[in-house]
Amino acid sequence: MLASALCAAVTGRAETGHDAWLHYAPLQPAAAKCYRALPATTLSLGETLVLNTAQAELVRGVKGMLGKTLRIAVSAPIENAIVIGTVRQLRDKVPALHITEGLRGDGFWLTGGEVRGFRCIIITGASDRGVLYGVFAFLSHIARQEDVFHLDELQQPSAPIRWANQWDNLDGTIERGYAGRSIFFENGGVRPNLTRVSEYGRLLASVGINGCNVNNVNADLHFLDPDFIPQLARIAEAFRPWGVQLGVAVDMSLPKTAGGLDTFDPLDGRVANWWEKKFDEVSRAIPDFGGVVVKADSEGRLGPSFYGRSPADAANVIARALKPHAGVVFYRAFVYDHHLDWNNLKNDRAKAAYDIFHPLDGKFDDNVIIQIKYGPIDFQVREPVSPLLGGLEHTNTAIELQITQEYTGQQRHTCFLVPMWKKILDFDLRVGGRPTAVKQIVAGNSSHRPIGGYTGVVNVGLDQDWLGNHLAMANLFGFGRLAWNPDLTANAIVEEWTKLTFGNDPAVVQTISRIQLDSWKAYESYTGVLGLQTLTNILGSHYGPGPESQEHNGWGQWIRADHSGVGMDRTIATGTGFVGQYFSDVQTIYESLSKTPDDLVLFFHHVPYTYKLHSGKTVIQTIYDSHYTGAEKTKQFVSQWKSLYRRVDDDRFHDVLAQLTYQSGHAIVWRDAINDWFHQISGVSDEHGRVGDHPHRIEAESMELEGYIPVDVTPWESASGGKAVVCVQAPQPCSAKYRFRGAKGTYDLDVEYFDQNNGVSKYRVFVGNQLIGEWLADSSLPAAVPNGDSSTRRHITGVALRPGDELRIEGFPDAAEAAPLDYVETYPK
Ligand code: GCV
Repeated sequence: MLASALCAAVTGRAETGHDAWLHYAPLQPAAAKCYRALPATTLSLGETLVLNTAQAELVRGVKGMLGKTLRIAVSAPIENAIVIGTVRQLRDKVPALHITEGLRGDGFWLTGGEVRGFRCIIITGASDRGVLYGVFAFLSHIARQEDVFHLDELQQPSAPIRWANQWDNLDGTIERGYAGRSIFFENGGVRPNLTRVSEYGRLLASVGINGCNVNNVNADLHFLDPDFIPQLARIAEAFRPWGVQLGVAVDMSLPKTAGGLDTFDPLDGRVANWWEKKFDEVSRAIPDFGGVVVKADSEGRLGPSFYGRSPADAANVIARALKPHAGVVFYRAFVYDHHLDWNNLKNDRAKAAYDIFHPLDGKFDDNVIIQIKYGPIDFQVREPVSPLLGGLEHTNTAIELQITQEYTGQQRHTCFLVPMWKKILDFDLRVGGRPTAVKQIVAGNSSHRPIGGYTGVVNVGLDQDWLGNHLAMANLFGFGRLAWNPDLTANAIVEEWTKLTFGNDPAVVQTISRIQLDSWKAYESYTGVLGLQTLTNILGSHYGPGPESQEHNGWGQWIRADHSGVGMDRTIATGTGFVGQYFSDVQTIYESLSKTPDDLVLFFHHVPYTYKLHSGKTVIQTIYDSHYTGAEKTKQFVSQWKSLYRRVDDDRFHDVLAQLTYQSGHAIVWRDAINDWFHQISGVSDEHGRVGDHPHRIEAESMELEGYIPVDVTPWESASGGKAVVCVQAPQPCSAKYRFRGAKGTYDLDVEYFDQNNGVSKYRVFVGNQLIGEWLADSSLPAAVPNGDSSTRRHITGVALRPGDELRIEGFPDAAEAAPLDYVETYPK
């Protein structure tokens, strides 16, 4: 390890986040000195597209970090060199070199050796792609100031399938995307300029991701039209240098809806023929086409059930057509009825995937992979492992993870998901009573399947920073690193990411790692504790609080909360029987209330609010307390981040500060909404008296209003007191004022307002005649009305107040946004 105490350079260049972890920032001179002996030349043993990319990346990285341009040798080295090439090329061209056995697939080996008498660093792989991955690993060592002169590092990916999924639509929008428009599509076609696609390919390759399905699984019907295929070929071309294979989502009904047949019955010979011809056509344009992902019989998509056929019939007809072209079918197990009867206590959406797919085990062709979301519901902040992962012993499987934070804060909240994914991947499903971690299952090891692995829904967009939040990029990085090696710890992954992204200053590495590692549990504690799933508005944007929306509808994300208790009884004995889908060792845990871990207790059991958990606390008090500690934790993130002032570049420092500050305000919206809701439904008081009691708060509706009127907010719990005030005299501004009644002193002041996406209101805050704050409500939160999605907090510090001072807020409405206000809080500083 080279001088880890050497600080990273704060470079002075504009830091947009575009470079992500491929920052290649110049090392400080003292650190750079350690690489003086690095060869000045690089030699590539082959001339393929991917090897050329690998060599260019090597030159780029060394230049960026060490300021030196490697010479490109064209024949045998005449000095020390960095030699890159496949194992086969090395054997051919440097037969004297002892080459390690056992490199396969995308694996690589970094080592040293003599080539024609010169001391060389050797980066080799079983394939071109392996060499490229080796180059990225080598550069990562330099970026983290590690020794590269004594390397003997062999890395083999855990699983062959490591795919990104994008949910991009042809019109340029992205379903559940939070970082701008599509990098692939615009106005119904592929974008003319695919620079960002190529850059995305580079990011993916740098963490070992080797395929990407580029369009929404709710697939457009014209995606495989003859005139569209050449456009897809352009995307494949942009990815190809990075070893990323193109895949697309297809709709099962295509042979009928876009193909001119009168049926899409998978058992009809004409349909089989149609798919065969279609993939012949695709493969002519895209010879390395990777395959397709299919969402069928799910959330309104047509599927094989239309003809009484099974998912195996559907998957196999496509798989057979892809087989001659070495393509695969990812068939999604996310199949369920979203019109379930809420009144039937035996109904359970969680059971659907297993009920449908387990009986088909062994009936899928070898190039079909069943793509299974990690939990039985839908990317919630916490779920048990999907039992289907243990229920397909004779079928290829891939786990589906979600990098885009649909239910985990939509990148406006920092929520580092690697600790959650680790928990899932390490979970022992005890298949047949034997130790069987999920990571072994998806790698295909436990049941000797030929293929399997990882898919992750990423949804990067055109925003410069890819995901709309610098810290969220750790999730994409972490996904790739875990798919490569699920044995890595969350700690190791976040440290690696932080060093590559923000440099090696130990204070930076420690602080950012701490925030990231604490962020999932923090998010869970104010959005969905004890296995309640994310208590967001599931009928809306899946962002702000909306616990009531879980119930009384067919979507099956029920929590069954009533006056006396809460939780879904999923036991075999008295509940839905979902627990019966696990192997018996796991059943034993979840069937028993006392053995079920607290963090999943309400997923599996219905209990009274007064039920005492393993922690010794009641359910209801745990709900109350964790919302307070979770919100408090997000406040600490802000002060932790502030300690990095001048230790990270100003651009990213201020971006992240703004994001964490917003998060800490929104965590309070969540805290109050969920606690108030449970308080009302349970009728049980908070033993610490906090819930419903806000001594520092003045509701806007109780202020003296000029032009503002009170309105009810829906759902009621998403505004304090259930009400907001809105300005109804546009274009004139409105005001809300009150007299301060506290003691003389210096205060921090929080104004809770609603920042809708259909206007840019302005707010001004006065003490007497003195203006103490002014801002625009110009973010693009997912709401056009005042509610828990749009509720936002403005923090004004150090305000001198005396009893009797008049505090006045002026709201200037704009377009459909009526400068809405919720409340003001004042805290002694
Ligand atoms: C692409 C959830 C999301 C949908 C998504 C679906 C899926 O229901 O809310 O937006 O659709 O999952 O994974 O197919």
